[in-house]
This record gives sequence, structure tokens and C-alpha cells, in this order.
Amino acid sequence: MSSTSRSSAQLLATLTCCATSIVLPGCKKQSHQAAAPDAPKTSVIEYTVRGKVIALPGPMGDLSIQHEAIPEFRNPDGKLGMNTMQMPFPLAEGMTLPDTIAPGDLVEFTFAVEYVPDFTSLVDYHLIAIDELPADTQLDFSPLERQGQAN
Ligand SMILES: [Cu+2]
Repeated sequence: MSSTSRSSAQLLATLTCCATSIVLPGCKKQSHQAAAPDAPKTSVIEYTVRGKVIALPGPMGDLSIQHEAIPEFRNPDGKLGMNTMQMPFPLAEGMTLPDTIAPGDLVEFTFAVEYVPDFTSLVDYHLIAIDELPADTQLDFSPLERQGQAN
């Protein structure tokens, strides 16, 4: 196994940290292009989120971002919501970050998550777009369950 695929498995484990008791699929087993008509396809959901850049991609190619809670995130256990957290985002193939992105920057970004068709497990995920936000943007890193509630 290459170091790249081992890294993907670790990233997948990170991504699923919000979910409980799920079985991680083997990495890169499925793709958008089904090899045969009856081969399983993936269901892809794109999430657009705001966050703060923690670290630029290192040798393994992952961007680290502290992201706001994602109430609509679909977990493999059927529950919705991913809490605010710092996590790595592998860049989509062929994607390069704008030169101006630096640690500490506030960003709005979109990542695509591939699930098996019935959403019961995650296959992979990648960052597909990123834009810088004004430095004075107020981000909300409060936990998921407290958002939208009066104190
Ligand atoms: Cu996360």
C-alpha cells in the first residue's frame, strides 16, 4: 500500500469522527466512473462551509482548516451534522490553492463527499473550491447543538 492511500484512510477516519460505530470502507475502491453498468456508483454531496486556515498543504498534500459546524452534514449513521473541528482537506485532483491563501486566513470553501449510494458509508472527500473572506468576518465556532439557540 502506498503512503498516499494510507493517508487517505487516515483522512477518512478523521472525517468520520462525528459519527459513531461505522465501518470505514477501503479507500479509493469506488469512483465517479463506474467500471461496469452494474458497478456501484457513488452519491456525492457538496458542502460549502466557512473556516480558518490552520496549515497549508504539507508533503502529503492536505490543507488543514478549522471549520464551522455543518448542520446539514450527512453522517453514515443517518444522523445529520458535523461539529466544528480542525481537520485535513485533501485537494481535488489537479486543484491548486491560490497563492494568497495563508495560515490564519478566513475562507469559505466547498468540499465534495463521496458516499456509497445509500449513504451508509463514506468513500472519499476532497476540497473542490476555496475563497478568502474579509479578515474581519465573524466566524462562529460554537458547537453544533448550541447554534440557533438563545443563551
Ligand atoms: Cu469536520
